[in-house]
Amino acid sequence: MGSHRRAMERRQFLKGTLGAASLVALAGCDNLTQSSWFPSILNRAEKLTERVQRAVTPTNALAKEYGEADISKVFPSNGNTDPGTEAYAEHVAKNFSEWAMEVGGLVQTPMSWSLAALKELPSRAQVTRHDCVEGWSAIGKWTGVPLGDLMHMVQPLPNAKFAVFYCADVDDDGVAYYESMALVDCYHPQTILAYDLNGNPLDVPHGAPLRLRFERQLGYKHAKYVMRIELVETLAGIGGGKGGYWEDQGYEWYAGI
Ligand SMILES: Nc1nc2c(c(=O)[nH]1)N[C@H]1C(S)=C(S)[C@@H](COP(=O)(O)O)O[C@H]1N2
Ligand SMILES: [Mo]
Repeated sequence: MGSHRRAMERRQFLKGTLGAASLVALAGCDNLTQSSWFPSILNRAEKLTERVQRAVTPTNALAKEYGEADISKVFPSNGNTDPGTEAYAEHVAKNFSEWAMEVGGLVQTPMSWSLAALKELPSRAQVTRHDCVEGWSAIGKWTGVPLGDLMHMVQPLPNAKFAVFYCADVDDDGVAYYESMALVDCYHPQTILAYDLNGNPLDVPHGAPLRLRFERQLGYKHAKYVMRIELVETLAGIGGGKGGYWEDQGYEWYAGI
């Protein structure tokens, strides 16, 4: 996570001293990116609030989907690339045959699925672009189970407002990665728990055995190594209280792009 934190610190420093225009220029000479979308995601991620974006974009608007020919030759891996715990290593050794994904909290029927059981449910495949705030993007084909289908099975209670995703990885200080989204976004057709990347089972660097795809949001929202989902009424009291690992360190919770 080191480089991510440094990128964020540098970004905040630059924001404070130089303003957005020079930040964009610097990002270019810094080789952060040469592509034209990067300045726009920087601006939009930091200025568009959830309320504004929901007002201008229908909740179910789809992120752009690409063709198979557009798939990037290399899809980088970022952040934690191996949870590195003993428990996780055991799952890897057993090819995740004993992995279970739980959905609980404010639901009528808490449920748990093995990886095999999830793979038997109807799936969705989508070729989308992943945008990381560190300045890279990549196009990949993700296959997985629509989160909305799981929600219909567990039946959220009326007071459930957010879904929290708990991951298997912890950082050097022992802080666990987690993320969250509004319950309404769980039903977005492109919100899936992916188990395949480009037609192959997810490898460890990309979040095996299960990672969230939350298209229309920046990369850090796409939680890898998802073990458990909890529906809650408020994000207060969970982790640092800001709704995610990076959010607790200053990133926007609503990372709409
Ligand atoms: N559990 C977990 N999920 C995570 C991260 C992480 O470190 N741990 N990094 C995030 C960031 S910053 C990005 S850009 C993407 C990277 O996904 P990839 O490694 O498949 O490219 O995962 C996101 N989800
Ligand atoms: Mo990222």
